[in-house]
Amino acid sequence: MISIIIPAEKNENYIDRALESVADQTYADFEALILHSNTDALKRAVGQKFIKDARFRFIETPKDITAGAARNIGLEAVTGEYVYFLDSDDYISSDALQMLIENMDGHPIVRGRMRRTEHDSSEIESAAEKRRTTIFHRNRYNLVRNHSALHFLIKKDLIDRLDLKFAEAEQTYSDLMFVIPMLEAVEVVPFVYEALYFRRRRNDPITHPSLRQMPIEQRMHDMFAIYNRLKQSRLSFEAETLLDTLLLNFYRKHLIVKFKNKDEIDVHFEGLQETIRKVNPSVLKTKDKVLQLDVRTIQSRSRRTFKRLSRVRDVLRDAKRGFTKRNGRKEFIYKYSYMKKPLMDDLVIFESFQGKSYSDSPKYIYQQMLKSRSGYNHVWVLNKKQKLPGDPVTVKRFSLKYYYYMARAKYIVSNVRMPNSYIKRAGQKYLQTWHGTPLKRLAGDMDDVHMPGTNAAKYKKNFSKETDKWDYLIAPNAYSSAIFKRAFWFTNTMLETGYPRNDILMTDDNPVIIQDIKEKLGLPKDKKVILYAPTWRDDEYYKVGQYKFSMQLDLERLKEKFGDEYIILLRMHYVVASKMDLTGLEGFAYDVSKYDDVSELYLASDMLITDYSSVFFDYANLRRPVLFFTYDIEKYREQLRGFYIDMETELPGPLLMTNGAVVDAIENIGEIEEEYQERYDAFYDRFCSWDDGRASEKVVDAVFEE
Ligand code: C2G
Repeated sequence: MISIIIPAEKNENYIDRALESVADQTYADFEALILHSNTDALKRAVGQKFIKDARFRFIETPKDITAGAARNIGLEAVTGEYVYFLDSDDYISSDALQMLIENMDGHPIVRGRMRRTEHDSSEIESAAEKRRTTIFHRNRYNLVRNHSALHFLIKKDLIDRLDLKFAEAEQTYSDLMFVIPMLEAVEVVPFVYEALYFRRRRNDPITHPSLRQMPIEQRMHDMFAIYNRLKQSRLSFEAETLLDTLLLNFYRKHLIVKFKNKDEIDVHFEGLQETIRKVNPSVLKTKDKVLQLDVRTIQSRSRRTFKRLSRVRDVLRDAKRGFTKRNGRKEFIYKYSYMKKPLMDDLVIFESFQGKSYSDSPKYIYQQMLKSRSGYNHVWVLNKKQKLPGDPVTVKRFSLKYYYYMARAKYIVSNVRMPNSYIKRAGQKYLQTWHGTPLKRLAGDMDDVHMPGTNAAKYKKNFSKETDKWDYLIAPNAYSSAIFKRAFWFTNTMLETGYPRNDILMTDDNPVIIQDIKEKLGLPKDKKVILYAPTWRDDEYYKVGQYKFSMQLDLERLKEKFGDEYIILLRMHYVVASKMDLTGLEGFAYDVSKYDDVSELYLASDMLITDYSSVFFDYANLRRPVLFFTYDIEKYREQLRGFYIDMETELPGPLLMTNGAVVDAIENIGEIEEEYQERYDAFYDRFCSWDDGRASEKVVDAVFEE
């Protein structure tokens, strides 16, 4: 019988998938030992069939023990002849155990193949990829480069004879205590290609880190402790190579970065020195020269010498980046020259949508500053040349001047994230206005990330680094305030003021502004205006930051039907790079994607068509009709983002799936308004009631002294 040991603490979301894969095994002679500190609660959470099946044993552990300690408790309870470890957030192919046991061939251990996966999948290898078993000899240590005991099938005899146990005090690297002595005791390990283990890539390193995503501090402590303990016994050269390489890689990957802060060297140098002195010189010789120099300095020199060396190294490394990385030279000057100059207390730098426009809340905060605060100087980040009221300095994003002002301005006002290269200085105040009431899940609330060039874990890590820098964040309504706190991990000052960008929607001289806008855009004044403003799709792109949009709205049909009465303004989201071809639609459809300020377009329109864009939350301030053209709602909701509110029951207008439905709705817009009156009122109360036309004033009062 095979005893499968499954620590299940904190993985309640995934465990059913893991147990399912165990229940599905073609090799049925197993027991599953499921370890948890509250087995009653766990039993309520898992599928009934696992409780009825006596092969699944739920074993209660003390609270707050490490995964290693839980596995050791499992080992005590094992009744099988073979032992196998499965993590409760992973799963295995249905013939995994059978393949492993059949290929053991009299050896005491066997290993199968690991796969990384982000999603639940039942996808198993295609036959073409299948290969026979191979035998690992001296290279068997490569099988634990991930320092994990997973996916070995092990004879219980061997475990007993060697008295193998996991480290219990350490959260991470605990498996090394088990697998290194195990590999030392055998000569060969058969490796079975067909036996698959799916290792889940975890999505939330901030609030639910997997062990690998634990803070560096913890991992360093554990790594040093385990390394030192293992080094006490005599090890084969191969085992030493594995351990030394793990240590050196850890140093290179994590500690060099950590030691950019020189105080960290003071805290950790002694522990590091004691540990790194044990590295086998012949292993060290195989590593690159720069690493060798670092390690030798740590081994034989004082903390002060090492500190001095690492300071020089940081500058050299940044200088090298200066030659290789785009904007690297400017970043170097930013860091080593501009950042050394004092902050300018009266300087404010404004940016909206990455310098793409003079718009959104930063624009209205700026205008309010012009009105009510003298004594400040202003810089606008703008990628195209443009004359602005108040004649501020304008700089292009990522120009040398941009870096200069970013280093020197005491105040930063932006509605999107700053670039990763931005370093927040002590004393700097960063006001983040954000750019919409969230409908689609945000940052920390996202399960998967489908944007190019990133994954959920990376995305969230970067995002939380950014939100850590925000001193103030604006909330347009109570609903957003609660979501922002959670999804942005935000604990600083929330300005619950409503959106500065919506102040203009409440002004009295509306008709005048509207005429102005229509003139500026060259629109006919005798026609009613439909504004079509959809959002972008995470998975449709040309490259990072440039998204595709394919127009599904049948403009020809709309023109034919409504051309006498209406015109339509087409407003693409600012990350959409697709060009529109409007031949034949002249005088009816206008591309206003480049128009700076969407708030002005709201004012100039009589009706909005959108999809999952936050624009409708703002537009509802006008109490004008809103239609939702949601032809891809299933994909958008299920696969891409997920929503915070129920689109079917809570929106102030109908969901329309086809062009036919859109035509009908426009034709009967009066009836729709009546039908949705009650919902519209409820929606307005919930999302618009903080917007009173004075948000800019309140924000300026809270952030900028007179
Ligand atoms: N926007 C616009 N034109 C569009 C779509 C959006 O001008 N066709 C502007 C609006 O000001 C809108 C903002 O960009 O409020 C954000 O756009 P969303 O479509 O909501 O999408 P996103 O940029 O992903 O931000 O909490 C809000 C979310 O983060 C959404």
